[in-house]
Amino acid sequence: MVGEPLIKTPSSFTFNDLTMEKTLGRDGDRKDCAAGRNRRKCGRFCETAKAALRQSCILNEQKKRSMQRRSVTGSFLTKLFVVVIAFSLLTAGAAQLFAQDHSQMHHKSMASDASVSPPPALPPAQFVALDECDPTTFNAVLGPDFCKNIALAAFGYATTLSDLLAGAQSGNPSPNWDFEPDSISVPQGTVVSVVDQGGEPHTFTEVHKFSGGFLSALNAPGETTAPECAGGFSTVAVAKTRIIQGSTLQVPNLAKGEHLFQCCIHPWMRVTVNVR
Ligand SMILES: [Cu+2]
Repeated sequence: MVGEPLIKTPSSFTFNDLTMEKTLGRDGDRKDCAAGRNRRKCGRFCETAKAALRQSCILNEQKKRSMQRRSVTGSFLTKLFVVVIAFSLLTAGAAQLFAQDHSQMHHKSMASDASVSPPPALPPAQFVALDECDPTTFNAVLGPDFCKNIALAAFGYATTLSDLLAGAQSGNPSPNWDFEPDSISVPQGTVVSVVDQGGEPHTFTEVHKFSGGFLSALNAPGETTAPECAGGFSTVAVAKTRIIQGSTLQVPNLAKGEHLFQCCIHPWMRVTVNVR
């Protein structure tokens, strides 16, 4: 008697004699069928062979589908791996570019900061000290080279010492002894510069209130010496404000407000500086 087909799961099922023997289970049945001795058995043999063939096809199809699934899965994993690697590279590249841009911006920023130049310096407020001392009469009393004026004294363009003293003591001092301009308004930070283009020394001394100088012979009647001029050149503060012929004195760092300057020798030489 032929039993049920003993189909296992061969890795490669081939319909051959060996397979038929396994499916038939009995070697003699195949021989009986081939010899025509038992048609019933042969028929059963044929049916079994057909079943084995169908099973073989089914197994082969299952194997094919399994291989296709593995192939699809492998392909998907390969593509996923490629995508992950590409994304990583792009991310790293973008990060590097960002870092470079940021660094360049930082350097540009630093370069920009370093290239910022200070605002241009304000032009100085220029004053000129003038006088028309007569070298002959002045130096005869005050010593050689005291008055270095180059005024044309022989043609009346100089003031003698006696005329200067008389005018000052009468309250009508010579207008040729003067600071020019008389007043000025400048922005804070402006340096006040005074050059002596006269023939004798002067001072450019800041005072709280205009008043007399340290030489009473040149003060107006009743005019007292300004405290800032007291002591004359024996006082360092006064000596520091002296301007000799041809030299320049600079006064920086004036605070906002009104500043009064005068000569401590010729006190009618006065200047008002308004710092705004
Ligand atoms: Cu003076």
